[in-house]
Amino acid sequence: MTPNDFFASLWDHYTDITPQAQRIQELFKSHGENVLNDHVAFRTFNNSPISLEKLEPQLEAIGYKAYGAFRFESKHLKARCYKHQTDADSPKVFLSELIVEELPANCQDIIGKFIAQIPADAVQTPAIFWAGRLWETPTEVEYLALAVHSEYAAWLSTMGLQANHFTVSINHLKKFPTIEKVNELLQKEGYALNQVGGLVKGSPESFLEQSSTMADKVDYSFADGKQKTIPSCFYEFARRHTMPDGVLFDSFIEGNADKIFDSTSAK
Ligand code: OOG
Ligand code: NI
Repeated sequence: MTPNDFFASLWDHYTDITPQAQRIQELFKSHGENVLNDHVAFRTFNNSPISLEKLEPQLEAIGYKAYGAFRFESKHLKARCYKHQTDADSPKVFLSELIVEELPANCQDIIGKFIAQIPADAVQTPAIFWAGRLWETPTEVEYLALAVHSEYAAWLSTMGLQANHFTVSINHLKKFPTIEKVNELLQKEGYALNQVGGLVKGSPESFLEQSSTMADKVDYSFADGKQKTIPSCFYEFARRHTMPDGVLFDSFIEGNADKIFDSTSAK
């Protein structure tokens, strides 16, 4: 599979449950913009057949290599970022996993039941990255119990493995060259943006500025028959800056990422 085919399939699955991303991309195109992706992100459970360690070879199979590692203590997450080894324009990948053993026993039990349903050999091809949920639909009781300790766990239990966001590269926009201009356009069009810690995460001094929409909402039928509107996926916007050595910053920042995770918060 070529990276182009990979991201095309990923985008199709993502926009199915994130129609705002398609609409926002079309909005930029209507202003004459060519929309390039800075990165995409995935979430998963550690110590499982779809752990970060098990998924990594599928990114390597399409030419990607890890170049950074991150830890989010209070969210019980770790993450790695990946870039294509030869094609600098190919989107970067941010892959995080929940450290399940850091959650309370009741959450570990719920997640343990999901993980037990994933086939040991689930990871065979890069298509695993849009496989979605590999376990039975959770009950609303389980969903709410997870959300008390980890919004990430609650989200992952309903959505499974898929791109949880694509990210527009502001560096490649002509009419909206700053993050403020992008945010202004989105707010004028009525999109709800993630306000955690302010609209803009990061600064030119830290070489990365990011903002994101709040996730789209989908009607979801839980296993216990409960119907609820829950967050699906969101769209992000990133502007990268040149470092004093003249190189464009191409990694991620824990302090920014910590707030971007909240874009799928149900609250
Ligand atoms: C990933 C959040 C981090 C970034 O660009 O720093 C991130 C997630 O929500 O799963 O995307
Ligand atoms: Ni991101």
